[in-house]
Amino acid sequence: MFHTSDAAKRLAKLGKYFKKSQFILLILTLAAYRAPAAAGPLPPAGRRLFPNGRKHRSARTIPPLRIMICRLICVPLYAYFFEMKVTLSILLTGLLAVACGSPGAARRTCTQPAAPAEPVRYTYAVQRVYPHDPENYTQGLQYADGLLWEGTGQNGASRLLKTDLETGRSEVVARLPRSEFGEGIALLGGKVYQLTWTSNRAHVYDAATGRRTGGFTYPGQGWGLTTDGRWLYMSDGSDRIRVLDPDTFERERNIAVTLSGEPVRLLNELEWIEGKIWANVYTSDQIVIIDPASGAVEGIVDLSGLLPEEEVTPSTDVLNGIAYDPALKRIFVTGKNWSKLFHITLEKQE
Ligand SMILES: [Ca+2]
Repeated sequence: MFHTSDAAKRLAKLGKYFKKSQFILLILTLAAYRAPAAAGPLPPAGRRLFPNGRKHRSARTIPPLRIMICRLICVPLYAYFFEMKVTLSILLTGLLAVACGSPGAARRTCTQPAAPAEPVRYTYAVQRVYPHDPENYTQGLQYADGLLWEGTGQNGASRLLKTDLETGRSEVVARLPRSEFGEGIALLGGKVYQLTWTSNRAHVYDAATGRRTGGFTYPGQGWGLTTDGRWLYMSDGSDRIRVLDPDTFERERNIAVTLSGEPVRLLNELEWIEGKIWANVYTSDQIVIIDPASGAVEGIVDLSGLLPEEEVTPSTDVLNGIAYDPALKRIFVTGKNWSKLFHITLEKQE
């Protein structure tokens, strides 16, 4: 047993033996041993995988087993030190502490994938309703200067149209060959790009004259198309959005779209809205809002019940078609063979 009075005597006796270097070693060893209790701030959190921080790795600390082992060995060594052989005990304990590492320093961070951020969920409010030709199997939709450009599908009925939003007057700009099934459209640089579903072919028109001025071929299917004013963004039914050079249709990169870490497939009609990509998810009433940098879905817009029951007919198909008026910040949505087009605003779901 180690009593206080004995300790005082031994400490006084120890003073005779201590040299300066031994004393420093003892202090350092004690500091190392005591470090966990005064470890101070933990190391910074782990690196962020994505610059926008939507998905990142977080850090957590794990006390290593060796700290416990070090303690178990150090305790008897200190006891031994107070009884006899001061120098040897100090040296052994010091070496052990160094070999084990300072428990404070040995607290290591270990990164593991954090749960991806949950998307914000939205419902909607209808601001205004416009007529929409129920003959239009809507595959592409874009607003520009009071006109709503629309690409339609179905073999033999695939067209490029422009409609005056206020008057509802439509004009057929181009018709696709019967062999082709029209898909997404995008207006960029005075041109209109129109995809086809399985023909591996995109048409390019002069937006002013409506004349076809060229085209491109591409691998795989064509679904949705939009633009940020520089690049084209193309969906193909998968969870990938291709970023394309509008001059060559060369792929710059892919955006892998994920929701809570899982791929989101069947991405359909697209719209670039305020730096995000909005995408219809085929066969659903939902639109996902995608961060183009990370591909993470940041928001989900549930448009269930948008088309009133009395407007639903046997030919009414799925929700598809998003257009944006950046000047007035108006969002327009419709569906395939829907009789209405809606100007909506978002309402955050509680
Ligand atoms: Ca669109």
